[in-house]
Amino acid sequence: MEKFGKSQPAGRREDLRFLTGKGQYVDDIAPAGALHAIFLRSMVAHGEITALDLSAAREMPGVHLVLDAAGLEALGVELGMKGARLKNADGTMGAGPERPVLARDRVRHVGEAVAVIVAETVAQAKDAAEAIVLDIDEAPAILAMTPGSNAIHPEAPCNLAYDWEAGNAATTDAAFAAAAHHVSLEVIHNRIIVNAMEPRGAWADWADGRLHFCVNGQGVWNQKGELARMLNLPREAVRVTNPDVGGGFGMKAMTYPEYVVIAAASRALVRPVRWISERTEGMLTDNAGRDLVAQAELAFDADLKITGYRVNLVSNLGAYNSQFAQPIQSELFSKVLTGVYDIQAAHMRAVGVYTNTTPVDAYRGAGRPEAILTLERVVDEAARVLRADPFDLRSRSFIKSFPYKTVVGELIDVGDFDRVLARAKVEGDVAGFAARQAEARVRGKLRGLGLATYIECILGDATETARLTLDADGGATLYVGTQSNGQGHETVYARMVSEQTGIDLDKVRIIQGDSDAIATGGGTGGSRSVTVQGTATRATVQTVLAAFRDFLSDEWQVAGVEFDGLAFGAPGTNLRLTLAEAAEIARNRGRTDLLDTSRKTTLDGRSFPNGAHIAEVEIDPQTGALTLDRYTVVDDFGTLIAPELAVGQVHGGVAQGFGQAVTEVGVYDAQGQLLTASFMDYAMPRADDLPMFHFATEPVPSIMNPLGMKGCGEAGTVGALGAVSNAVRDALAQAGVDRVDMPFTPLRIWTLLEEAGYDAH
Ligand code: SMO
Repeated sequence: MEKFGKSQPAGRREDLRFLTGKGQYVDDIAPAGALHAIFLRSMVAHGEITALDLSAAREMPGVHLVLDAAGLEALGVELGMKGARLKNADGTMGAGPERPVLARDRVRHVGEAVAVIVAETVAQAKDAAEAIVLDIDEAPAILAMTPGSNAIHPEAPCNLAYDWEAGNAATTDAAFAAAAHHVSLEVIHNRIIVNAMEPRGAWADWADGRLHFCVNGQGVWNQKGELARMLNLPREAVRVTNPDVGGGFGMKAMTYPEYVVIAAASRALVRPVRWISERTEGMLTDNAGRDLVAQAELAFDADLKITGYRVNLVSNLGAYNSQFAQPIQSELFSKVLTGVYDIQAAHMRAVGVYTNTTPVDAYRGAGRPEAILTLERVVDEAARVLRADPFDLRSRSFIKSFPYKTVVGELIDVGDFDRVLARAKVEGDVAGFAARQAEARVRGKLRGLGLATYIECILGDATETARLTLDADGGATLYVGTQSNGQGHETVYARMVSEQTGIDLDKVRIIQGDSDAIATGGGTGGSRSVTVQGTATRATVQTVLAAFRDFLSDEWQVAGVEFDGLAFGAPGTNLRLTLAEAAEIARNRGRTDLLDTSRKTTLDGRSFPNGAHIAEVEIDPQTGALTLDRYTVVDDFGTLIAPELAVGQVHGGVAQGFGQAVTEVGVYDAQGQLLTASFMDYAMPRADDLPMFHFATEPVPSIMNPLGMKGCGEAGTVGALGAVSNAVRDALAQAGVDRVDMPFTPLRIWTLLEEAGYDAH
């Protein structure tokens, strides 16, 4: 383990396939003859369906099936998807309105599916969609993130989904009453449209009383359960597979209305049915990210140690509850509410509001970027207001002894935040910043440095299963319950198995994304995969090796058989067999029990990746254009498995954080029309927007899993939002600007400079 984990570069075995156009994505492998599904979608944000006539569409050429909500129900399909519900602070249950997979009577956001058309070709299905008569009595779009009286759902009369709290209100009030200083800040978290490179898509193939549902998801078992429930099928009658997937980011973890509908259509037609989203369709219907407003307040004692923290959140849920079992901007936010700081007097209140917009759900980091951005913005503001050094101010309040139980009950096992911060200060050449800033000023540029310290918390199921078979060709196959969306899982797991068994790397096969191949799995999300699956894999390999030690003891009639990483041997003998050779003997003896092994393991607790990000931006006051000039990350991911892949995760994560901070925002007009529904209007960050990142680690291995890992998939995004925002705040402070809100587009920055009366000349 050690020798593999620490040093060797990991060329990604999947890259040849991906980079040469040989990836097998869901739309590449649809069964021959599959019919195409197209959805007729609401063109208005809110209203009552007054007419829906499908009859002409049904007569159109090539059309096999046209369904609305009533038609689906007639096929024995459950219309309502499951949403996550939260308890209110007063103990009552929050709202849980039905989300129908095809609109029933009302539409609640632009793009909501109203009917499905299944035809021989996409063009025929689109033509038939034109023949559907749909009248909607339009109601005013509700977009305000304040509870109001014009209800979107009858069961939520004020559009209030929940009013949740965590932490300790009374202790926090007392801390504020006793504090020497208070600093408060409002932080606006702009709405994000995820835009995975590969749009959402799926195909369904009903045959012999069984559904095969292939979808570009983040795991198969949740989908299996949800499809079985909604189609009223026994679980055994549903097989879900995930092929190669081009980016998920939380957005692809969920069941979506289209999936239930095409599965039902395939069952009804006894024909395979396929659907792939178009880009604008995805922008209108993929779960969006973030979209909340946070009011944050910190209390300090006279020594500038944080003594209290209070946050009020108002979250835009969109038209329906999120599906993530723990709502993102409440429970998941609370997991890292107090960040890397020792604050036992903390309280958060989270209000979720319905609007006539696309539902909001998990997006890379799922609650932790929101929590850390809020906290790191207000901590940084405090340093400014209290005239303290932002590094020193943070360090004064760091958690210094472990394990540490946070105010919401999370147990942080290990960490060394001072060591991380000190390293970041060196790696980021903070000492040289003043000179760089002065030099920029000579060029007429405003340069700022921003720091964010962060902690993350791996989420999802702590349990995972691994199944290892020893195959007739001398190789091995590992079946996993996680799902790569491009992260390189195949490479990592194959290396783990090869390293632990001595089997040649190129003879280790990885099977993921097939609910028939192993019984359970938690899928990928919450930075869990390699930590949780790696732990199960390790246990499985240990079980295999132990069984073969016993087998060879019998076979050789010697005691004390050992495995040295490459082969089995016995002391005082020259007996030697590789695992593959031993497996061949087992096979010949009929010992198939030795050739197929599964183990399920559960982590002892969560692990907490953490680190410090330092961003340096330069702003051209003439245009408002921002350049991210330097970017330094020092992370503590515990033990690194395949370091290059972890660094790649950080790069991508930082890019996504930069995107939210600088280029991306989803915008609706007053009628609830999405104005940013194409790449003409929605700006993804590009490679040339970003500098080379400088990355270093200060690992403190987790004690909650035998690998010492902490997870790395979301960490980059969690840290980047605050670092970039604080750098912009710092740069613009020189121009007299005292409040900044993402996204820092040129127009936004230029306007702030104008409003501050800054003379750029
Ligand atoms: S946002 Mo993620 O896939 O937990």
